[in-house]
Amino acid sequence: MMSRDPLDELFETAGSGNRRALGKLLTMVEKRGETAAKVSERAHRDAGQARVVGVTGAPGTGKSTITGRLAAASGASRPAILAIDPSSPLTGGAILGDRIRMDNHVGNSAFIRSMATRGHAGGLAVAVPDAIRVLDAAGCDPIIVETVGVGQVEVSIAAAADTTVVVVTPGWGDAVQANKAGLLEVADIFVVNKADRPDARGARRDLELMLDLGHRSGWRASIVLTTAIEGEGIDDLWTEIERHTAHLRESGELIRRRCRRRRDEVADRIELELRDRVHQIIQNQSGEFALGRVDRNELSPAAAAELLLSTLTSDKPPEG
Ligand SMILES: Nc1nc2c(ncn2[C@@H]2O[C@H](COP(=O)(O)OP(=O)(O)OP(=O)(O)O)[C@@H](O)[C@H]2O)c(=O)[nH]1
Ligand SMILES: [Mg+2]
Repeated sequence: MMSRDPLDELFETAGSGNRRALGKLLTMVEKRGETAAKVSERAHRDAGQARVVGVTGAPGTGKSTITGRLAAASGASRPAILAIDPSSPLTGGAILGDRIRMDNHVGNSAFIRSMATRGHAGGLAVAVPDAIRVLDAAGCDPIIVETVGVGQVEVSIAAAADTTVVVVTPGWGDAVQANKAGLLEVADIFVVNKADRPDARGARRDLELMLDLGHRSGWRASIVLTTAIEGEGIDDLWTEIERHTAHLRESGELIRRRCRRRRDEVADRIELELRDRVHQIIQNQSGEFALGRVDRNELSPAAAAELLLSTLTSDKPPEG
C-alpha cells in the first residue's frame, strides 16, 4: 500500500469531526512558516462551502453569549466559533471566560477556538483567514468569528466575513459611536442586545436614523433586538443571517465579497512578508553597516533606506 500524506490524513480525521485533529491543524497554521503554508494550501483545496459570520462590537456587549447561542440556533451539526482578541496575549483570562460561557450555551456541539495576536496585529490578518479555511475544509459550518473591540483591526477582521453582525447595547452609546468606528458601513445586521434594559427601542430608533442618512444600495442593514442571556431574539437573528445569506447568493454579492476577501489577503500576506524582511535586512550585516554610517552622519537616513531597499528587491526572486 502507498503511504499516505500525513497531512491528508489529519484533514480526513478532522473532517470526520475529530476535534483534536482540527485543533492540531489550527495550531499549525497559527505558527506560520513552512508547515502553516502547507496546511493553508491543503485547506484551500476543500474550502469555500461554509458560511462565515463575523460578530463584532464593543467589549462586554454580549458577543460571546450571542455567538454561543447562535451556533445552537443554527441547528447545524458542526458549527465552529473563532474568538479573536487582537489586544490580549494568548493566555488572557477573558478568553477562557468566554470559552466557558459559550460552552454553557452550546452544550458540546460547537467547536470553539480562541486566537490572539502574537507579536503584531498584522499576523492576524493572515492567521484568521487561514483558520477559517481550515475549519471550512474540515466541514465546519457555519463559522462564527467573534472579535472583541471596535478598532480598525477588529472591524476589518469582522468585515471579512460573508455576513457581519455588529452588537450594540442600549446605552453603549448611540448610533453615533457606531458610526465613528466605521461600523455603520460594515454592518449587515445590527443587534441591540440586553434588550431587557431600558431604552433598547431608543437604540433601535437611533440606528434607523443613522441608516436613513447613509443609504447603501442593495441591502439595508437590519436591526434585531435580543436578550442573549435569556436566548430571546436569537432565532430571529439566525433567520436574519439566513435572509442575508440568500440575498448574497442571489445578488452575486457573495462572489464579489469573497473575491475582495481573497485579494485583501494577498496584500496582507505580502505586507507581512515584507515587514519580516525589513527586520531581517536591518539586522543583517549590511544593515548594521549602513546604520553605523547613519550614526556617524556619513549617510543620510534617506540614502541608507534606499541602499537597503535595493537589497530587499534584488534578493530572493519569486519561485516558479
Ligand atoms: N442584562 C443582560 N446581560 C447580558 C445579556 N447578554 C449578555 N449579558 C451579560 O453581559 C456580560 C458580557 O457578556 P459577553 O457575552 O461576555 O460579552 P462580550 O461582548 O463577548 O464580551 P467581551 O468578549 O469581553 O468583549 C456578561 O456578564 C453577560 O452575562 C443580555 O441580554 N442582558
Ligand atoms: Mg466575548
